[in-house]
Amino acid sequence: MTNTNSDNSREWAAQAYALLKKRQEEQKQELQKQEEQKQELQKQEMIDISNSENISGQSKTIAEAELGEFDDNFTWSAMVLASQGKKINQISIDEIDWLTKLRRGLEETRKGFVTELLDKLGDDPLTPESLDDLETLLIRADVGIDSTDKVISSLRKKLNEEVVGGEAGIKFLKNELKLIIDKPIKKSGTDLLVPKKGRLNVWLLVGVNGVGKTTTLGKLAYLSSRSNYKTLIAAADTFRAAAVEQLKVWGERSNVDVISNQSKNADPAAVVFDAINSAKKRNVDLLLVDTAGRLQTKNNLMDELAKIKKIIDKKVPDAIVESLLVLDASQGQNGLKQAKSFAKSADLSGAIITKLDGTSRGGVSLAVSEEVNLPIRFIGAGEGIRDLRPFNSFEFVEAMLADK
Ligand SMILES: Nc1nc2c(ncn2[C@@H]2O[C@H](COP(=O)(O)OP(=O)(O)OP(=O)(O)O)[C@@H](O)[C@H]2O)c(=O)[nH]1
Ligand SMILES: [Mg+2]
Repeated sequence: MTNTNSDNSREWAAQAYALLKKRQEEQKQELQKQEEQKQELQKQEMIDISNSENISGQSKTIAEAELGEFDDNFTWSAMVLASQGKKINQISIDEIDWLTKLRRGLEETRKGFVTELLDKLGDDPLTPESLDDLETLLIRADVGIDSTDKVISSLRKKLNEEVVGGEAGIKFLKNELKLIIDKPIKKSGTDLLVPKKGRLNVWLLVGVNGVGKTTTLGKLAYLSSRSNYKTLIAAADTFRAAAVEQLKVWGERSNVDVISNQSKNADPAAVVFDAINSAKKRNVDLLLVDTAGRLQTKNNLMDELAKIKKIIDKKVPDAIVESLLVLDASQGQNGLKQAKSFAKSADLSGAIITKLDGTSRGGVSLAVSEEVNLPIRFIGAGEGIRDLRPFNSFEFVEAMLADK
């Protein structure tokens, strides 16, 4: 991964670990001090908690990630950050925690892929036969035929020109995979999707039922309010009875209000209408819209999305609207089919891949980039509030091809 040898890496990681440990202890002490002061104030009835209305500003304290052991996972994560130019004192526990989760999450994808690949390649130079093996492994990891063809023909071309050793082969492979994922991101002109300040940003989460739209929205609300964007949620899935309650729980966790209409068969576009009014009044930066995953027919679903978009265009023509397709990685090629049919009817601007933890089909992310041509904006690897991060192709490919 880096040019430094593994001893240097461990030494660097050990220093980073010591620094983070110290920082965490200081933060704990600080939090404890604040808590004691707060309790003291409450005792004196100097603050009235019921009056502390707050839709986004400061979130409730949600426990930070705990620093784990100093182990292989830590060292690997620290090295991935170092390779991206991070200095020791710029590393955060959240980043380490996420990379560890991502690497663990992609373990199943890796098992049927890299481990076998490394066994087959060993330290020997690549041969046409090893390319055939690689082709099978890529297809098996759900990378998709088009992306696989692209990678294999680049490698074949390289092999015709020079001798390629095992390690160099893996490096070349990583780079080819990254190029495929980065293409739609580059084309979009935006590397990292964040709300633009001073404008209303509306992010619609769309996708078929059960892929993780509501959970992802909850995690996004947390990320957004933690990053000090004024955030609001619109509960526009009025089809599933429990959807509003599920959203309210997420809203509470991140201290973000939820606009909903509890009446049966409420019109989703009407909920969005109300939410936009609220958002304007409160000067909201980001309005997150949860949508239904299942209606009586598929056409209904598309019609409903079109209606929601029309309302937004009419009421806030200068809003920045993102339609983000949520895809469950564990559905592999099936998910890809859904993505293609959604992309045809709904005007999508990006994808969010969920459930990357524990699936052997993480490679489907490449197929989404190559075959549906959508920039991947976030990825989810777990059910917890912190288990979603902005997508980073370097980290993704490193985690997918991590060698141990
Ligand atoms: N392991 C894992 N589970 C996830 C992830 N994201 C969501 N889930 C789970 O997937 C299930 C469905 O999630 P929802 O968020 O309700 O999915 P949805 O798309 O809103 O579903 P509908 O509203 O019915 O269309 C829940 O049990 C979530 O906890 C993830 O990244 N990893
Ligand atoms: Mg839902």
